[in-house]
Amino acid sequence: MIEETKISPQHPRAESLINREKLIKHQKTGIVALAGLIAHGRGEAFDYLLGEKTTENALKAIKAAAAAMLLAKQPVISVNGNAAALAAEGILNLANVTGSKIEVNLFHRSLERELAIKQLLETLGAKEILGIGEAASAQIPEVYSERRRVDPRGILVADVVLVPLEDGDRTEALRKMDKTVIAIDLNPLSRTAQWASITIVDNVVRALSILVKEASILRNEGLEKLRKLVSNFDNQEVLAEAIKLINQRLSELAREGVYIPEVIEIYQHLER
Ligand code: PTJ
Repeated sequence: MIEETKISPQHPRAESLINREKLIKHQKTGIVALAGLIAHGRGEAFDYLLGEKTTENALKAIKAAAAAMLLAKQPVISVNGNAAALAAEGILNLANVTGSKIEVNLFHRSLERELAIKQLLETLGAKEILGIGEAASAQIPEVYSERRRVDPRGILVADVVLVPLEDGDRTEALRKMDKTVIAIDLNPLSRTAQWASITIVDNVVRALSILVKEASILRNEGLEKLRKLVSNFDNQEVLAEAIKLINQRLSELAREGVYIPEVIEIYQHLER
């Protein structure tokens, strides 16, 4: 029996608490690895520093990512425990809009976890999930974790791979295989963020829902416009902007000393 904490929608941090509850629930259903809870905490810290909203900078990367997925011949969305627990619906919607395949690829690999993720996605309507058990019969070179095992119908032959929040070395290996890698990672300093072709520095929950909307709009546009969005995109610039934004926000906050608007009001009231 899994006990769930009821989160009031009025709670000032309801969204963040609901996401935590999803991860805790799915750690118990076997979808999320124990390390996934730690990974989420790191993500939350960066989300705080970025202001917990999708920045203009992230939006630029989302548009380029949507275009790259629509232009791809064999796009694949790689799914791990955290991504499934937080954004299963978003993953499915994106796969439908962009014609992408979905492949389960885990760092802490076990057949039980793969099957639990497959079942969750199928409950939401997924027809085909790659990478389960023996189906992950191919290997990608220079990856020294269980992530190296991939499906020969999916990541192995993909030209564009979306990797929502993960650990570093696979992105590097996929780039070296000449694939376009789109990462969603709140930490612009992570190895995944740095190695990806297109890095969306945003929360996977927010980013996926905007990515679906942008892809739905862009799929009605001509190929030339899509190609331009991809060729004009500069990942180094996007990473630099994300780091500058954190720096700028911290400098401003360091001057004021206060972050929460209601608390600022109290200080202003006391000064009167
Ligand atoms: O399900 P598995 O077995 O494949 O394991 C998945 C985890 C996430 C445990 C594994 O990939 C891992 O250990 O990842 P790392 O190395 O902790 O990296 C996770 C990255 O995702 C970090 O850079 C975090 O800042 C970032 N992150 C965490 N939560 C979010 C996030 N980025 C976007 N949205 C989030 N909600």
